Amino acid sequence: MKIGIVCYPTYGGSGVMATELGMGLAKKGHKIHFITYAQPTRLDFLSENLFYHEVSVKDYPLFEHPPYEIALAARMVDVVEYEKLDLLHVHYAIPHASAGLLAKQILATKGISIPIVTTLHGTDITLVGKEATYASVVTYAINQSDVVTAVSNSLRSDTYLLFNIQKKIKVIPNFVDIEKFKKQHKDHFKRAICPNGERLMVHISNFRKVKRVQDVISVFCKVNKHMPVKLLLVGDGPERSEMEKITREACSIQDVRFLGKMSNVEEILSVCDLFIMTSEKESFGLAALEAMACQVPLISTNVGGLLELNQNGVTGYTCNVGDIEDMVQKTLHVLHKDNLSKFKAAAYKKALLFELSEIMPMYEKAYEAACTNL
Ligand code: GMT
Repeated sequence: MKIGIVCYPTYGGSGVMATELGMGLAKKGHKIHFITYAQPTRLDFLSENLFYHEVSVKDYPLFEHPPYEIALAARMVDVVEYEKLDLLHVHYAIPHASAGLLAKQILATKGISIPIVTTLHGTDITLVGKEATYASVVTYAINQSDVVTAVSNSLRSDTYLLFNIQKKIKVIPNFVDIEKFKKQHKDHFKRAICPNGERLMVHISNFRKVKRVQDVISVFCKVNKHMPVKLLLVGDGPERSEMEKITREACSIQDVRFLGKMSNVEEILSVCDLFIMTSEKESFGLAALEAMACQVPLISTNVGGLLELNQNGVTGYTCNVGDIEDMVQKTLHVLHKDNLSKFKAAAYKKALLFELSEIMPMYEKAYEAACTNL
């Protein structure tokens, strides 16, 4: 099939998942056309089946807010027509699904039918989308898409709860390419970071408020008082500089490294002993799944789709949001020499259930359904 993928190209789960999906589909022979305002961060693989079409927004003194959604819809119309696409797969409800529907209407006037598959990722529903400013557009976009998918059962339930939805929503979970995300031997790297055999904790996110990175630091500082441990913080975002400040005040900055945005996270994950995700909301937790595929167990909150990923007491532990003491106790338990290997093996086993080759056919089926529904 010839598929147009619209996503956020930035360092965030929805863009990462859309890009990994596109690359996987391209390997299977589909022609994949990314339509975004910048090169997606993970789109680093050369293939005859991968194409990238930039959306450029023309500014004009009259526009206080340049109309990205209009530019995106026009670019979708252009790419569908010129490349003869069979389908548009839009990731994130706003503005991608709504722009996709506008493009669909314009194309219909030209005698072209294009199905729209919309994937809901999380904050487009649970945080931004439910705001009164956007809610009616999100509802419309979901109800009018040809096929709608959500990345977890929890997100599907939230969508039905928060909006007036008549459309059937199919759950297709996040996935991981285990050929890429696998434990690699990077012992030299581990020795450099943990020269005295310390345990290594890691957190990866876009440092937004919803991630509660301050809890990661609080847990780490307390664990550090009981056992030798180091922390890697990967990613960047609005809260990062505040988190550096908090770390300096709370414990030794020598034991914490802020690595910023990294491309080969699988190499970092290969030497880590525990992933910590303290989010207030999390529809799935793709970064945690990628860690589990590299045999890293998880301490997470018990919200949203995290309960579908992290099996309490098996792949790690799930704790109440903000319950630092519980997270500290559970972290010490997982990192204990008698327990760690068992948790690592269980985390890896669970990650295999979300393997790319298992999940990709679900999207292909969704595409077929969208095309036959027309
Ligand atoms: O977590 C973020 O802030 C990024 C966000 C996004 O839309 O890029 O991630 C969401 O989509 C991911 C991929 O489907 C999910 O794995 C994340 O759990 C979800 N984030 C939240 O629900 C907060």
